[in-house]
Amino acid sequence: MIDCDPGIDDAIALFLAYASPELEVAGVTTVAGNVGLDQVVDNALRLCDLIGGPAAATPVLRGHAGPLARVPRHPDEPVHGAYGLGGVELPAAARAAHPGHAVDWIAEQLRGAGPGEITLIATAPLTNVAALLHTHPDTRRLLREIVVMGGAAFAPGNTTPAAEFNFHADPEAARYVTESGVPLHIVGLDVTRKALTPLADADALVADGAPVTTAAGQMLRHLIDRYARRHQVRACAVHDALAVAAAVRPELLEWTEAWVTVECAGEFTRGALVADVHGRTGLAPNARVATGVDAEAFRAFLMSRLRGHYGADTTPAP
Ligand SMILES: [Ca+2]
Repeated sequence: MIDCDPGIDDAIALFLAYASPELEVAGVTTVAGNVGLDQVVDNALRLCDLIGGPAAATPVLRGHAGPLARVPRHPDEPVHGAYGLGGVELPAAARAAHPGHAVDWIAEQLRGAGPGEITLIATAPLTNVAALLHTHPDTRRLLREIVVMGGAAFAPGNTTPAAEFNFHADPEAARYVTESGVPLHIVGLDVTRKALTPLADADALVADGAPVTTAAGQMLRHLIDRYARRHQVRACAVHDALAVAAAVRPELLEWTEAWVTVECAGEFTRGALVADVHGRTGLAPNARVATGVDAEAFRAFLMSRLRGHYGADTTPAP
């Protein structure tokens, strides 16, 4: 199950998930984040249509339109372009969102599947996930694990000096999820900023010329253009795709067990991920935090999956 807010790196994450035979995507649920809820729902539907095959039939559901305990805050200058996909225009969606609320639907799916069958990959503010664990507490023992893209335990934030975007957007939800007791893998800026996709890869995807590779390459070019202005490097982090890779190939990353929580009250540190790696609190670890990544292996993995599954040179699977 993928809970997302597409978003360019969410788009790449969806492309990677559907290109990974290890995963069977049961549903795509949406939450406001990179852009507002109506837009992320529309983007998710368009992306699933573009991917085609099983993606075009995957239920896409509407979730929460903003954090439950704070006023929503949307970025002043959208990182992902006005509509969230870097100016890449995809054909209008052929269907509407699946009826019902994402949170209730995830709970139903978890109950139907049974304990340990479903992994939740969360690549957006954690509003839906916290609501799920709060309103349907039985789902805590049903989830196999939650892989979260979010936080910056030891690296600087990208929304404030201390906080990463998803955790900053809904710190209470992030804290609730970290302290829920569900097995947690956290993929934050500590690793996503070390696993950059260079312009050459974006160009190679565009040059491939197939519909998904072209869209992926164009979206990545948009992100790289922005990243270059701030970080002086012709490459970009593809945060959410690394979270999907972590679910498929956890050995691409180094993991540190720690008790973690999220700062909700700090004047300058709201939304900061706090990781007790030296056991100062005496509390038992509740998460595995990614602290290292084989950047070259991730880059090769992402490119081979995208080109192998969607590229012009491959014969589509029957
Ligand atoms: Ca996202």
